[in-house]
Amino acid sequence: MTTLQPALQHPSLRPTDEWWKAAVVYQVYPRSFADSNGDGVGDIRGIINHLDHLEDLGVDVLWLSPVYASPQDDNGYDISDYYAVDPMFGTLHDLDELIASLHARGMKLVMDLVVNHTSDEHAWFQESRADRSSTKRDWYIWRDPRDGAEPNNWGSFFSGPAWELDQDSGQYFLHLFSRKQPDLNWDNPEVRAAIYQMMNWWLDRGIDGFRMDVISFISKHPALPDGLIDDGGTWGNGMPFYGSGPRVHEYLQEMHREVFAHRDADLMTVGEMVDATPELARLYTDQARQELDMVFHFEHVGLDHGPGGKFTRKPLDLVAVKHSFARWQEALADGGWNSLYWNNHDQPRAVSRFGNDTDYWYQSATALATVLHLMRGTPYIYQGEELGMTNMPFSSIDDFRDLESLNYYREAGAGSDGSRAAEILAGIAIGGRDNARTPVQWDNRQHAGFTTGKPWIPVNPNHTWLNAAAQRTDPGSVLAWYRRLIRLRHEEPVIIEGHFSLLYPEDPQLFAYTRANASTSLLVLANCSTQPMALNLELTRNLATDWATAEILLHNQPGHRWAHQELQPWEVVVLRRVI
Ligand code: TEU
Repeated sequence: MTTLQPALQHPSLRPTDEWWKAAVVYQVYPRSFADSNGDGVGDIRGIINHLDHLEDLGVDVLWLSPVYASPQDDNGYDISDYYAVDPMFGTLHDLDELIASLHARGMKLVMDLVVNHTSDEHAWFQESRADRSSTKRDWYIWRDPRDGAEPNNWGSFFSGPAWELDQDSGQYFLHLFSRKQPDLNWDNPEVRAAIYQMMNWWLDRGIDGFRMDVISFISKHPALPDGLIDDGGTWGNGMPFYGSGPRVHEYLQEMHREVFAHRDADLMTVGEMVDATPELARLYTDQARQELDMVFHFEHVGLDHGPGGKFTRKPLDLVAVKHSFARWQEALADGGWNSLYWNNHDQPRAVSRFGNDTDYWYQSATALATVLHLMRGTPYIYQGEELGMTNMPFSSIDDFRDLESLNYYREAGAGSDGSRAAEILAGIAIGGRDNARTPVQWDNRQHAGFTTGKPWIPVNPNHTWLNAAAQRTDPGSVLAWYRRLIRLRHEEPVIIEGHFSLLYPEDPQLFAYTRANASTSLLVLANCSTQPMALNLELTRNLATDWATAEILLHNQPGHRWAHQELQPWEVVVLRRVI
């Protein structure tokens, strides 16, 4: 039984409570974090070299995106050997050193677990594909053609059909993602046993948990029925038949028994679930059911998708965002637990997407961080978010690396006569995942101090002023604000356990809520717009009475006096009152 770290020995938590409820997680996308050997790609030693940054920030857990052996078709989410570190990132020895260094600093390591699919270069798939009678044939999802074509109409997340024909055997295999990411057949007990064995191997090595990639997709409806085709679309949506499919809870409970149940409670699991609803999340994260600790849902990051999906955008509807958060807060208030995020390696940068990265860059980065971090749940920070890193000003298709964007560009017809090329380029420039994948901006040197070589993806030109070195000692920086938010979570029990109430849900500018426990109340007020706003009469009156003697915990416009009557663009103020 490892001991709890000081930051996690939280006064508000009963001894039986889970440590991760008081924790803040920091995600590292290794190829873009820090390069130690000049090959232009980030690596594990680069992370070890920057642990001071994480310790200084105050985060409790590092979630590491995949570093396993991989052909890198999807930047490591296509794994060819679960037991090996890709030489591009270093060695197993480096990883052991990372685990030890994190533990020595009181931090934990959560690894990515990508087991809905493997790489097509994994030995399991090679054997499965070798011939129809292979003992591993049934480890993947093979089907005969239907009328000489794909076995059903499902589309892949990365454009085109979700099926690939294997010429030699005449059968198709299923791949919800790239054709180099064949889906495993979880209905085969040997597959599940092999995965649990691998998970146990990693936990025995000292890691502290898993972030489980698309884990709600592992149980497919056995009949694999056709999905509905959107207007103008080619491929059907199979999600109703693989999202939280028939046996998913059974499999997660089995995983819990085989991997987690006999270990101490210091582990943490979070499942990525594109299809999650609050009702499903409650099932997945109810501790009594022994499945997962938390899930990542996608509701709030889908609200600005236009009619054509993620590469078409509509403006932020703050009311819809607030309703979504409030629903999740309420649904998991007395069972289950939320994870809180704006950013990860798949999402455009929040300050550019939901905030304003020109006139109100600092204000909106800090306001967005605040409204998120002070809700109930475990906050996740994606590398560079703590610096207010922005989207990349992409201008050419040559600057993109992500297969999702490149496939879409090709499939959406940009190539045929070129007439829609500019429109499609604009779509992927705003919605593409590469926005999150440009290198972390450490300083103002060439390549932002990320590498001494040629970076695998261009560095954002704003690193000349937007970088960690410039912010480290500046108390008015985005970095300092994140540091404060994290410390607050560790110090204020009400942030962990307090009841959440959304105020003025229909207000299109104001994001306001309270958190309250038996002794303390917090009031969070944020103007999520570029227009100044007058506070309504009721709120002004409350501020002058109930909150008159409240302490100002945070305020992102130190130049302005907090006036109780109006909020400047993207102004956020947090008040604390002891009852
Ligand atoms: O992502 C799952 C997923 O469905 C989306 O978030 C995905 O990024 C896509 O953009 C949807 O349009 C997970 C990983 O986070 C992602 O990086 C991987 O590419 C994907 O699974 C496959 O492993």
